[in-house]
Amino acid sequence: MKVVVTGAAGQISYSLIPFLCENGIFKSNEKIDFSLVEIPSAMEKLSGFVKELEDSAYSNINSISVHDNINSAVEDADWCLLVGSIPRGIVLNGKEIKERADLLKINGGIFTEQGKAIGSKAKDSCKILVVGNPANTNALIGCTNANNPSQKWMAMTMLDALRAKAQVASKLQVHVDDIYRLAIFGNHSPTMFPDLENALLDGEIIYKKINDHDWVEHKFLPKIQQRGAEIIQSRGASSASSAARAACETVSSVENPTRSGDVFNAAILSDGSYGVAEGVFSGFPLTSDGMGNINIVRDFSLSEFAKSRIALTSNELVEERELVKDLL
Ligand code: NAX
Repeated sequence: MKVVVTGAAGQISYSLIPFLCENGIFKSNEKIDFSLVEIPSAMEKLSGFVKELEDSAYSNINSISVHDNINSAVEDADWCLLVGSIPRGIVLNGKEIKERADLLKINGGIFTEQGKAIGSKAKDSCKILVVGNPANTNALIGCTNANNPSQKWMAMTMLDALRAKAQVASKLQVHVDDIYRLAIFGNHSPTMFPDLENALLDGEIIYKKINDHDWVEHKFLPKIQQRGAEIIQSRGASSASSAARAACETVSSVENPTRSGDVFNAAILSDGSYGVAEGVFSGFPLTSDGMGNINIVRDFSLSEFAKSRIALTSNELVEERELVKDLL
């Protein structure tokens, strides 16, 4: 099976590609043909990583090819993991890219081209996970330009979900695996809304078990929303190992059936569910049947507090869409 990874010489891919080689991530037992994509100036660095992958002698790898052009990379792809993007703060043509609007436009250009290539050259059954930020709006640009409704585009909100699970597990002194139905709504940005009102532990609502709205609103929510910034502060670099683990978990959540009574997290094109604006990529509680069908779980009940937070993150996604409307 063919797996494309862009930004392959970057820090997330350095952990992600080895994770993808573990057994049980993909449903198919076929070995992986990796197609690794970078910009021309990073090809030398990528060749060093490829040497390391060769030296690791993974039994699940069949072949590795490298590309500095998306068109040659995505032919017949089964999965595309779009990790590469231009980070905020980079200097391009002597100008520092600080504004979200500029970042959206530059990355928008990348995702326009990648979307077109994937839509016309990858398999109709191809699944695409956008990790590169601003991930939700990049996914919207990619998906629109791909114009291939058989393909499944997603943006990553799994890292936010894993962070939320870890905080709840620590608060309640339980194992992360015991937490069910924890969903991230909205944008992968500080406006995201991690919902505890439908999350379950031993069949009981976690919000009720915690019984402390002040902690939920003023400690838990900001903690999850600002966790990325906290990591940058401590590490001097953005989350990489955890982001790679989240990307791998998303792939495995799509490839395998969701465990009974649970959900998995990714952003998909909104149909207006839960009051999220139609036509933006938003985080929702999802299930997979392991056969390529992904569905929004529709039985979450939301308080006025939750609805107001979801409206906020939905509005931000609509604003982002407005900023890139000429690319759609
Ligand atoms: P790095 O800067 O280490 O790597 C990015 C790589 O992408 C670089 O090697 C660069 O040369 C390459 N690249 C840039 N434009 C490209 C293009 N057009 N085609 C192919 N490759 C291209 O960043 P890293 O830490 O790996 O993060 C990658 C992206 O993930 C960033 O946009 C980051 O903001 C985003 N993240 C998203 C997360 C999420 O949950 N959705 C969490 C983690 C991370 O912050």
